[in-house]
Amino acid sequence: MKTLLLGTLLLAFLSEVASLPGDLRGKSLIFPQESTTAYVSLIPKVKKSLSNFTLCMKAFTDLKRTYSLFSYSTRSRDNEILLFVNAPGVYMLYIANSAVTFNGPPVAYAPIHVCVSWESASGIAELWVNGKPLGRKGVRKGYILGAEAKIFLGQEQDSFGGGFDAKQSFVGEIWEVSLWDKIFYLKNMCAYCPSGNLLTWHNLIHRDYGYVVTKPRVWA
Ligand SMILES: *[C@@H]1O[C@H](CO)[C@@H](O)[C@H](O)[C@H]1NC(C)=O
Ligand SMILES: [Ca+2]
Repeated sequence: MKTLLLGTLLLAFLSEVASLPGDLRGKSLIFPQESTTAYVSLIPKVKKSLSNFTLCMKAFTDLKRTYSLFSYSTRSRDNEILLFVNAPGVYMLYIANSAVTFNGPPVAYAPIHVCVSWESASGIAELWVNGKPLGRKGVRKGYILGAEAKIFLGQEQDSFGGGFDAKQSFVGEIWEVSLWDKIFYLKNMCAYCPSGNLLTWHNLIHRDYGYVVTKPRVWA
């Protein structure tokens, strides 16, 4: 009996400290309530500074206010990479605290498939939503993104790993997040999303904090 209790305690302790890779294929992460406590921390397979990246993800929300989709902070810059929605259809990409805005039409009550890429050499950021380009804009040409990062879904970081605001928290569902260290032709990514070499949904190293629930997804 004592051993069993000890084992249970040890297991509880281990699941607290360890972030094990999980296969989330067919599943989505649900952020059921507005909060400053619910988020999912993602750990990339390789820790490296980035000159190029492509990020794809799918999400559903009925929020009309601002919210964060993907928050990648470093010790020196809270918005090292931030994919933020300012209003339905209005996307902002921050690179090292500088932002570009992509004004798309509002899409009501439908899941979104967002793909965004950024290339240091040209500074060009390109954003696609549901298979359609919203344009290309320039930001932080020549910058190299820091490797030592906290990557959070559900909350927007205003400091390294913290500084959350409930009014920027994500409420809804997120699935199929992929991150690569290179640029892809985004038109192809929208049709077929291969697994990211830094973050991939079928082998996602993550840790959930607060009220986050994993369930089979209801959208494609
Ligand atoms: C970034 O991408 C460009 C082409 O888009 C390539 O020329 C360059 O070598 C890449 N840099 C790294 C570090 O991968
Ligand atoms: Ca921030």
